[in-house]
Amino acid sequence: MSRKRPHRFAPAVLLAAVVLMLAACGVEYPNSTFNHTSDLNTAIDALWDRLLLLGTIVFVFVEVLLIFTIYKFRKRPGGAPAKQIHGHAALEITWTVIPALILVLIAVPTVRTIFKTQAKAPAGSLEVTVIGHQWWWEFRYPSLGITTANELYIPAGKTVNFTLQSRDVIHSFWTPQLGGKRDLITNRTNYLWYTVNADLAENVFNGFCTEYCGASHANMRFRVYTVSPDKFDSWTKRQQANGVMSPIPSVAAAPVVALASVAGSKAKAPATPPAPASQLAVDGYVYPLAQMPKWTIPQTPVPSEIKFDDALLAGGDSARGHEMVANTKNMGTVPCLTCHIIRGEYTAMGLKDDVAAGPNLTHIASRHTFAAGLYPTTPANLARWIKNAQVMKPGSLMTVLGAGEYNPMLKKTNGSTALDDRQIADIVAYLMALK
Ligand code: HEC
Ligand SMILES: [Cu+2]
Repeated sequence: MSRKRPHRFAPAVLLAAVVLMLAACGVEYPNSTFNHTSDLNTAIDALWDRLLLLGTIVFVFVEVLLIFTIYKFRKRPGGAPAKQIHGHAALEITWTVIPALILVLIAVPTVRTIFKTQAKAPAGSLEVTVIGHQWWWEFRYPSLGITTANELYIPAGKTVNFTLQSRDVIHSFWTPQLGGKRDLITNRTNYLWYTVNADLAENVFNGFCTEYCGASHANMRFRVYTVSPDKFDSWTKRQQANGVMSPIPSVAAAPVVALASVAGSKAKAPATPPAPASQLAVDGYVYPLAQMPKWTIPQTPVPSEIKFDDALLAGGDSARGHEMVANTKNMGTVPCLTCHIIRGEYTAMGLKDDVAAGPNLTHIASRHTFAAGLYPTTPANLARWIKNAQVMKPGSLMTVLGAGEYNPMLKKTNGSTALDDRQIADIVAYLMALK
């Protein structure tokens, strides 16, 4: 092999490198941390720019000096040996003072930014409690009485104070575009606050868990919708309402039902089926699905191991699904309401947010993604999720509910009393009505 070979390829390699670099321009960076979208990331980026500038000056200065010295004092044939110097007070003071000054120039803005971003949130901020679970996110708005999961709405232009907690192991809350990241720690509460620029209303951003937390850590994502304060209020109203499929049986009929059951009468009480979802007005803002940028729509391939006849979904009956979920006796398997809260269910098991094992489903259909940003909320995906959540999300703490499905945690296959596909289709119709 010729020793010249590498040289022949050098131009080609250089060209390839340049082409690669150019190819990187014009690509969208939906998760870049360099955007000025909030006061927090603007402050941090200003600091970064300053440090980069100072670092560049130091680098250029040192390199020029170095190259100059190497060249000027290079060994020449027949040249005199280099002069040996021991101790040079002026020089030593100079090279101590200059770096000390540089460190001051770095330290002052750094410490100032730390104090600014670690200070207590300004009074009047919107409080949001973020609770990390293996492997999903709970979002509570204590002042608004809302508990939701995996999709966070915040008003642009208003300061939001996140109280960060964990139910199990350490997680980390990060929305690269908006600022963060900060850990959620089991036995300690952390805080993070920022104000998203007012002109960023009607945007959606990707969020991630960035602290390894177990099997589905990489599947622990979320979405942040930054909306105008008006739209936020409207969204709030919707979320505060009870689940739409849970109308407390109509006012006139209710006493009859109550009496019938008090008397222990076997006589059939006048049935008051819940009104179909279409008859109930659902008010309040939801970020329009059509407006979601493509990088916020989950691309997770749906596991083909789960067989489900999607044709059944068209015939799903939300009232039947409702009966099954609400009246836990109707389900031949672990009832949904042992782990989930659906606010307004008249047979809700009195679960409190603090002990619910799974996400609050009161308005599940108003969320465009589920399972912590893993899948778009579609009937087909929900059906497979209910049938076998473990295959849909490795390690998931939701139990396997489909008949004949294998449960890797219990190491056994579900019997025939578990949910069949038609029952799942009914439950999906009900969930899709929980707007
Ligand atoms: C043993 C407790 C348990 C039972 C029973 C259970 N779930 Fe779950 N469910 C969970 C957990 C935990 C999660 C979160 C899983 C994750 O994202 O990693 C979850 C997630 C979900 C989600 C996704 C929610 C979101 O916003 O991401 C839906 C929908 C859901 N469950 C529906 C149901 C239905 C319907 C039933 C009953 C047929 C049911 N679950 C029964 C524990 C349970
Ligand atoms: Cu994690």
